[in-house]
Amino acid sequence: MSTLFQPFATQLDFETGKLNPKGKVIIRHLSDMKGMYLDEGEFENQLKKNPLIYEVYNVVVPETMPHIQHCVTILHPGKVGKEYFMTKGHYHEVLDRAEIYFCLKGKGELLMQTKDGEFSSLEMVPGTVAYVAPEWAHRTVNTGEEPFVFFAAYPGDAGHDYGGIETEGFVKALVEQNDKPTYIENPRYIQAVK
Ligand code: M6P
Ligand code: ZN
Repeated sequence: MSTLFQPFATQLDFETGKLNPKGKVIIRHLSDMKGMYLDEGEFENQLKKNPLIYEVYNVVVPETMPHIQHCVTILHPGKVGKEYFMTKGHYHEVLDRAEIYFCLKGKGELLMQTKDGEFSSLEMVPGTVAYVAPEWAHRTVNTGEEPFVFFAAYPGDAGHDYGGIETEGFVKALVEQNDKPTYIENPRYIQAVK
């Protein structure tokens, strides 16, 4: 056998969104998202039950170039107060690395922003292929009533920078108003210092 990295395949279950083999699993509960939801009282209330917010199944490949990281996220439905369950969101450690999201199940929104405070969002339904361009932070939000499942692929060396989003927050938040997902300005957003 050559010294080259060997090709391999992973099986994705379209029903559950899970991978076989499972790969590296990341499970995030509400307690992993302190300070990220607008309604702090409701956040504290729900901490007693500490619901499961999302699961990420990462295929294990080296976190270097020229590899391609790929994974599936299962974002569960629910709300903290009026605000829908969401992922933490991140910039890439290597800021100019892009990413592709492919929605498999459920529905949601993809929120993106730059360090200059520019904001963009895309609706995600099964079949939507979204391009997260270089330098845009990205967060997903489940606006539906079933799990929102999407596949993602990004350059091997991209990495995750959570610190930026933890201190800045997102420009906008997605809340339910008159039974509809509605964007509101995040009063706690602070533009990044560059
Ligand atoms: C997508 C990808 C992953 C990411 C996951 C959850 O699947 O972007 O790299 O880990 O969403 O998002 P976060 O890391 O922001 O919690
Ligand atoms: Zn990413």
